[in-house]
Amino acid sequence: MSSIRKYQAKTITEALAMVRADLGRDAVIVQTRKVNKRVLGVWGREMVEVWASDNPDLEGLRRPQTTTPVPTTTSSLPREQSSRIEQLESEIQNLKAMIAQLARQGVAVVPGTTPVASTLDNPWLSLLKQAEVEESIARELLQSVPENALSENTLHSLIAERLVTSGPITLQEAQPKVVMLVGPTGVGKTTTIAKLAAQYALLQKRRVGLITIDTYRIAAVEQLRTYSQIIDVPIRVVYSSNELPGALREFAGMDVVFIDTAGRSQRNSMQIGELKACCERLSDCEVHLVLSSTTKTRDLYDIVERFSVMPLHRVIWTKLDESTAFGNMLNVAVKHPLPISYVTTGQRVPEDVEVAESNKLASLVVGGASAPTPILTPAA
Ligand SMILES: Nc1nc2c(ncn2[C@@H]2O[C@H](COP(=O)(O)OP(=O)(O)OP(=O)(O)O)[C@@H](O)[C@H]2O)c(=O)[nH]1
Ligand SMILES: [Mg+2]
Repeated sequence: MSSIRKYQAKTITEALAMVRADLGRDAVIVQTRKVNKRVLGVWGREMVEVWASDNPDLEGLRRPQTTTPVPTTTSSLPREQSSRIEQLESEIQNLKAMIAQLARQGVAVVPGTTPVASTLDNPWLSLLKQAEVEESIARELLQSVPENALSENTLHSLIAERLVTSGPITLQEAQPKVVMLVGPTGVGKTTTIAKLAAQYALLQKRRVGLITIDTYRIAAVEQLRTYSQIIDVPIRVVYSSNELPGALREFAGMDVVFIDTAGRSQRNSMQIGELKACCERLSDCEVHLVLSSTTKTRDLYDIVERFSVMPLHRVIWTKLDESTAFGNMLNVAVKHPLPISYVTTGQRVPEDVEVAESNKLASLVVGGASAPTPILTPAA
């Protein structure tokens, strides 16, 4: 059964709140008026009186000249309240727009925390972007950390966690460890094999064998043969994948055998298919994908994807000495998580190769960087 009730309050806002609390959100305002309430027989203060009902059919009874609907505008309110409500409405609109923008950028908004990536002109985000870390990866990285918890050390650790490393090639007792280097043209596969072969043969006194299946260019065979003579380790040249198991049998007494391959354009899937066929000839082979740190991120993604037709176990980053921004290493590590085994830092054989370390790599990415100066300094 419906009823019409009277509500009195000091302000229209309070009166409407009473209506809502009593009759619910669908209440119909039948009439509003200002009244002066007598207190102890004298004129008291001005009050707002609202007549309301829970029966929607009564809406037709409202007298236009006196009836106030549940306010969607603030025109009937005292000027001070109107402007305050308008201000609040505008703030709510701004917040809604900001949340929508963050949602579009894939930032989760969790009540009670301020993900650092949500801050416009965020200095940490700028730092990562300067290092050529992709924006989506930078945001994802920063999102896990509340803004006030972020320091240079935290950022460094977050990056180091993503730059997973494998340590050096581990040798095995019973049979030679077989390591194949694959990758695009000119990234430093042959030079890196020479460096590693020299380190294992000369410094660690291990028995090292070299195989090259890069027989497309005479110069390529000669390049590795020259290194094999300098380091004084045996070399076999293999002209087809069928010959590979035989060459390995000859090296059965070695501790480690490095296989050099011809640089393959990632755009040439036939060449990569040939390489895959070689891999399939070997039962147990650790494949290291060699990437140059001077290559841009989009091309690196393409390279890793195309080479992924064969099993890839490690990544070697070359030419660190020639690069000025290292965000691309982080980008690849996030998109294609493969442990990093070595980095190379110059042309000298055998010096310019190092076992990769997550912390050192992280320092390169945000490296030498001191804590960023906030672009927006908080007002004093
Ligand atoms: N600056 C610098 N140059 C390097 C590095 N590693 C290799 N290089 C140079 O890069 C050039 C190509 O090296 P290679 O070892 O022949 O490259 P590759 O991948 O075997 O090339 P292809 O067999 O033709 O595919 C040579 O001039 C190397 O000296 C490095 O870490 N830093
Ligand atoms: Mg080569």
